[in-house]
Amino acid sequence: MNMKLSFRWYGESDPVTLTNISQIPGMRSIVSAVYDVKPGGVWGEDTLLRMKTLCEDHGLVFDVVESIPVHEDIKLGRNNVDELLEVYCENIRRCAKYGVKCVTYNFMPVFDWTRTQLDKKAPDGSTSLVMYWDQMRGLDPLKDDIHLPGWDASYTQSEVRELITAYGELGEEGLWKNLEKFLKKVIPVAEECGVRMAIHPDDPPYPIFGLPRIITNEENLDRFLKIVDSKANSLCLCTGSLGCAKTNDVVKMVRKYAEMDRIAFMHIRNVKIMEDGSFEETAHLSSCGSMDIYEIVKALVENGFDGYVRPDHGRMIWGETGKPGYGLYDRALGAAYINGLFEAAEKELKK
Ligand SMILES: [Mn+2]
Repeated sequence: MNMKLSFRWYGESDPVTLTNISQIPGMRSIVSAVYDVKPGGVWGEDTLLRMKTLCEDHGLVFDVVESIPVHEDIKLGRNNVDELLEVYCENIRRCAKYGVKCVTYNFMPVFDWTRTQLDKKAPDGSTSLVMYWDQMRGLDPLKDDIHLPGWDASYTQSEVRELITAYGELGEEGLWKNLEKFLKKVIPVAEECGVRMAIHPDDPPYPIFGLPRIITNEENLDRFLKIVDSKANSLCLCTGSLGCAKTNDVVKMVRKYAEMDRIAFMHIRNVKIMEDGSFEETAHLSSCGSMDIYEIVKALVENGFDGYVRPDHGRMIWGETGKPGYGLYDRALGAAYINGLFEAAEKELKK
């Protein structure tokens, strides 16, 4: 297979071990990051070297980073931005030095993702992450104390309010401007060291609490890719993030950007969109959600996709506990399913 199958690993404290991961058929790459340095700090070379060595000891390659977080002051364009961009570039160089070929990041204000519950029980007893509008409506982060799961616990409520107000004033065009500055500085460095930067779409891809969102749909992805027209400026196309907006035709987007060779990394997972736009994360199988995963894989194969693929969030099944969305079992089932779809699509194409 041309695609490189990968798995996210949260480092040595992750209850999912490298041995577990290496036993998944077809597994090649580890997707990880340096977790003991805050955004804006320089990553330790000793940590990167240790990750590289540990992965190699298990027959795996540490060549995808998810993610190097973008400091809020870069996204907000505050006055220390030049210094922070220098640090960001240095981290790309250091990752490249230890074999990293792809770096994922996002440009979402404040929160990496929004869900209302992380352990919603399905009739079969499995649990998954969900976002229900009836649990979101009526919440006002500028007035209420909000404790949605995944909201960075390192912020106090007043810091969150300050950030939300600042982003509200910045607006979408302001955020685009700051993203442009980021790309023009970072992409040439990535090009130089053979790294493809892969932006993760906003999750979900529409505004929440008035926070601007820009990596959301085809029109905006086109705009993003044109800012720096380089393979080093590519997408991490997350089917579950783009796919929870009914208006996004994910198969069409995958086909288009794979044909342009601007997808460096695929996050494959399924979501079930409800009547009111709420969504539930489901098993990877097409019939379990709203995505046609086979059509997505076919679009990749038919365009010669040779980038990284990973099963994204899984449910918690078989009594497993751990980081919501990042257990071993359901993601391993997802990987097996993805392998099957690629094998089928590749054989189909050769006929
Ligand atoms: Mn994703």
